[in-house]
Amino acid sequence: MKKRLSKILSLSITAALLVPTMASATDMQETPAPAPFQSVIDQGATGTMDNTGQNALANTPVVPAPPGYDGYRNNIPHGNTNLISYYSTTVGNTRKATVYTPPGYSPNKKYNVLYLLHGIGGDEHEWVNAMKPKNILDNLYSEGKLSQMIVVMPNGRAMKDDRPVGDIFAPDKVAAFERFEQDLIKDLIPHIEANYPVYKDKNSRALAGLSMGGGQSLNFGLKNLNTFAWVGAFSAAPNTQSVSQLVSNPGQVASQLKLLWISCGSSDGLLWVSQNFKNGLSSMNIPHTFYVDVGGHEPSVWNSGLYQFSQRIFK
Ligand code: FER
Repeated sequence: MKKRLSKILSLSITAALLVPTMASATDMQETPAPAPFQSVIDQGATGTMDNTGQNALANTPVVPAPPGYDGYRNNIPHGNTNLISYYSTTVGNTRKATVYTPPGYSPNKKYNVLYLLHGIGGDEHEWVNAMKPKNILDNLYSEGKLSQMIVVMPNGRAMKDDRPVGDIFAPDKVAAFERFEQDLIKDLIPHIEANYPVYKDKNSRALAGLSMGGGQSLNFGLKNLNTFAWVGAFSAAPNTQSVSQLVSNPGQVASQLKLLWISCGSSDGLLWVSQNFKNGLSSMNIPHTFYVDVGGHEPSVWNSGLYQFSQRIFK
């Protein structure tokens, strides 16, 4: 079953990336040639961020993840993942999410929360099944590099049958990724905050995701500045709205967000989405970190994105 789904997923995505007619509604552009560099950070047109609301870490140069950063280590404490259910007034049924609690988790402590979203063919299991979030986070905790956080990995397709089956690009399924904004804000976040020992202010909430989930993070994050102070997009998909659609008051975004992270693989056919978004931010003088990673539209880039983003939040 898992094999079949991932095959459908890779076929669908490959089709979407290679056959422009399939994505005609989303203004697919020419794929740029892979860049001959390792990585770049573009921290905005001004080149400085110290006069903004962003913290010092947003200015820290991006050092690529070292070998083994996502591998299992025996001799360190490990976190746990659990599947939870919550009632969604938005969808009208019970929905699921995977929750990672860090090593040493205790109801007597208090935690920040990272909401971490999947791609167009994924669900509440995708991060754990296709990427290495447990290894990455456990390893970073053992090196003292993370603030205390739980990580909530929901199903971002807010509809009754939210499984990634059939045509994952069908308009009702794509619309459900938009509808998830309401589910997240009105249903999931209140559920998490009623059931876990977590801080409940915007500086203690982060939103990030891969591809469709990256687009959701930018779309929802920039429209809900009172809910999230840390926003990240890894390989954002064409569901990403334009900066001018999302931002009416650039100064407010600059002062409210502590980190706006955009990364993408240099050979990803969707790199143009991240580049357009970055250019929009620069033209409005909105501070951001833009990191072009090594790779295509693939899990290694999303693991790397989580490795980088998680170390920069809640600090
Ligand atoms: C598209 C191409 C790719 C699109 C979405 C994707 C909504 C998403 C890819 C993914 O989540 O991996 O045209 O339009």
